[in-house]
Amino acid sequence: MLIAELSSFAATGATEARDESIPWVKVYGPYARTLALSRLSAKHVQMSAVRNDWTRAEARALHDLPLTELLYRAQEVHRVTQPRDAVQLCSLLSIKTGACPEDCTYCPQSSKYETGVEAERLMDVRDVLQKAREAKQAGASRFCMGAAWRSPKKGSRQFQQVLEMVRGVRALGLEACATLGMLDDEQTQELKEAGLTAYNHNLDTSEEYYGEIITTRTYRDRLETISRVAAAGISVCAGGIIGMGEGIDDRVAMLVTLANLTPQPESVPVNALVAVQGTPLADQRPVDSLELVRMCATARIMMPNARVRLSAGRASLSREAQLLCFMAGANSIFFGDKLLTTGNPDHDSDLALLRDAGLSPLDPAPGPASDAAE
Ligand code: SAM
Ligand code: DTB
Ligand code: SF4
Repeated sequence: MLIAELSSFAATGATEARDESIPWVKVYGPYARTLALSRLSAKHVQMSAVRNDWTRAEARALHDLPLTELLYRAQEVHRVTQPRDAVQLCSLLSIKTGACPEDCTYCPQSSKYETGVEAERLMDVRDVLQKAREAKQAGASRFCMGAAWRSPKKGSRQFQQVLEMVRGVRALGLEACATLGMLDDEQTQELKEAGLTAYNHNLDTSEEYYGEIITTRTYRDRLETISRVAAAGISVCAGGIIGMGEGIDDRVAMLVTLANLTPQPESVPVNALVAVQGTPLADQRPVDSLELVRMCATARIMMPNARVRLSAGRASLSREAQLLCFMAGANSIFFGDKLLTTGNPDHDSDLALLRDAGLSPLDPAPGPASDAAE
């Protein structure tokens, strides 16, 4: 209560509080501003504290708050921990498309389903770097390369080419991210040495629901790759998908697993299922946009320092719904008219959205190669 009153007082910009009908003013009135600043910063410190002991009940209670209250709380955290009014722009490129041996039921690239996605070989390094240059030109600060692999083949020429891509992307002054499936220790180390900024490996859903979605690799496999990546000093990008028939408890359980990782992920993609014809999930009902807003807000509060990325599914969201997600704490998007195989809003419409909302692209994190920008 006192904190709320101090917040209102601090917002007036006055130094002294004079209304002595308010109990605390009698004692602290002359020092009100100093008190407000000291108490508020204590509160801010508390809000930005990273916790790795989230329970499902706590997270569910947060997730289910009245949306206005949830948004308010998420905003409070966001303002303390994240750069103001900035959105990270990440470009995505499928460097190896289709014919994946895994059976992820949401995925148009699985060889188990007839989705019309044509299998392609690994792209040439030069072509990938050209795409990275174009992404940078358009305003992206991170370039994320995806391969439809269960895992990179050990000692393969393809993996060496991916390392070259990572080095090339970093030399352009971009952050480099990759998502190549499961990694072993050696591959993780090589990616680190090539300068990889972040590795994307999603949990996708709760441990309980996971078996309904994928059978060809386990939840534990995923957690092991994530922990290898973190141990090698590469930032972890890990999140999931909503709209696959899971319950709210599954969504919340996934957020709890992510938040209780040590360290917490550096970025958290929140994907809404893109239901693709031919996949077993083709007929799923589209996700209500307010459910995405709740996920973004809950993720923001539970993982205060993470970039929360509003990911797949944006093509079906209104500008207003996207803005609500930004207000809820999302501060990263995939930027460019294609995700891996499906569509995404084009550069112009995203830049117009940011401009109309007074938001600006987030700069890349400083890194060893960022001076080498073209
Ligand atoms: N093959 C690698 C793997 O699965 O680890 C990397 C690429 S995979 C396409 C990366 C992530 O994209 C998946 O984990 C999933 O979360 C997301 N994804 C794939 N298809 C999707 C879809 N139809 N809708 C939403 N998200 C999707
Ligand atoms: C993530 O969480 N979402 C991106 C990225 N990581 C690799 C992929 C979305 C893919 C959507 C379906 C497609 O375009 O194939
Ligand atoms: Fe393969 Fe990744 Fe798609 Fe699963 S999500 S089928 S592992 S490309």
